[in-house]
Amino acid sequence: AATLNRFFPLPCWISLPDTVATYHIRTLGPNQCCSAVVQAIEAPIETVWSIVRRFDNPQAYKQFLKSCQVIVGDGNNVGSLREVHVVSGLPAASSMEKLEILDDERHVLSFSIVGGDHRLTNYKSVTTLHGSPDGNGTVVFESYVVDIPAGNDREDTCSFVDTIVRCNLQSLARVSENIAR
Ligand code: A9S
Repeated sequence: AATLNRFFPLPCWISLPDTVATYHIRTLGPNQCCSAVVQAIEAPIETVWSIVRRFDNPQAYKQFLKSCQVIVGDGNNVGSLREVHVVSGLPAASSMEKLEILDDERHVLSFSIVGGDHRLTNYKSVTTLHGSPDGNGTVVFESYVVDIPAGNDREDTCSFVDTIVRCNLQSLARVSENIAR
């Protein structure tokens, strides 16, 4: 995957804000933090979307997850619930996650964490895909909001989650680029 400034000259950003703004701006509670990660991927938007949209198969690119079961719905409809199990070595074992948005036209996916054995309370993320101006690449924007756990501060919480989301999107880039090759 290319770094953004090399791959996407400034002008393309002007075309992004409306879509990005619609989905990535939300109100924050007093004890919450939020951030966003951007990833350029050298693969067509439909290739990337075909991976991102699979609520039933996040482990296709999320390397911290070892399994996923859809326990409510079929993974294609808002309200579906999945239970994911985490690889060993992380401060978590499982997570219960609900599908909030799945928009195949606008390439928008959002899920919230509603339970599980971990410390990320009220986590909610929105992922949007945008075609690059030259028509070959994709820009992925992922933003999230999460409660700051007791005993942690805003910076620690955001850097922990940013690291995970960045790993996920870098893995998504590798998986997508391998398919598109
Ligand atoms: O899976 C995502 O898209 C994002 C995050 C932040 C997932 C985090 C996680 O799965 C771990 C990677 C295991 C880290 C959960 C739910 C809790 C963690 O502590």
